[in-house]
Amino acid sequence: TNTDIQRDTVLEREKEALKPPPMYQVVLLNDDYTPMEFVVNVLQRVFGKTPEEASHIMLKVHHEGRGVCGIYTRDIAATRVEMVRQLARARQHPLQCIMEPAP
Ligand code: TYC
Repeated sequence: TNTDIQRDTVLEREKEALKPPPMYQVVLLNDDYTPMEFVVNVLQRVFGKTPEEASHIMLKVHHEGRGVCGIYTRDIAATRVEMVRQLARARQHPLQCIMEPAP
């Protein structure tokens, strides 16, 4: 009946609200032109990495083609991707940054 379906819908919504939100990883991609120091600076400024963490991630991207900068909720991930793109654009570096569902 109608009220049975309405009650089911409320229970589904309550169950959904208790779930942790979907998480997204922000990924840096390698290229041949962006200076290593610029990437290290971005990782410190945008992702709060220490200089050592930032260098480690930058070198991983340089050698393996890509690397995860962090895992966040959708809005935080999207904002950080935009920050990276803006910094890269301002210096005319081809640095690419994407977000994807965390596995
Ligand atoms: N490959 C670049 C260079 O040799 C460095 C680099 C690292 C670029 C990481 C992008 O996401 C990147 N200067």
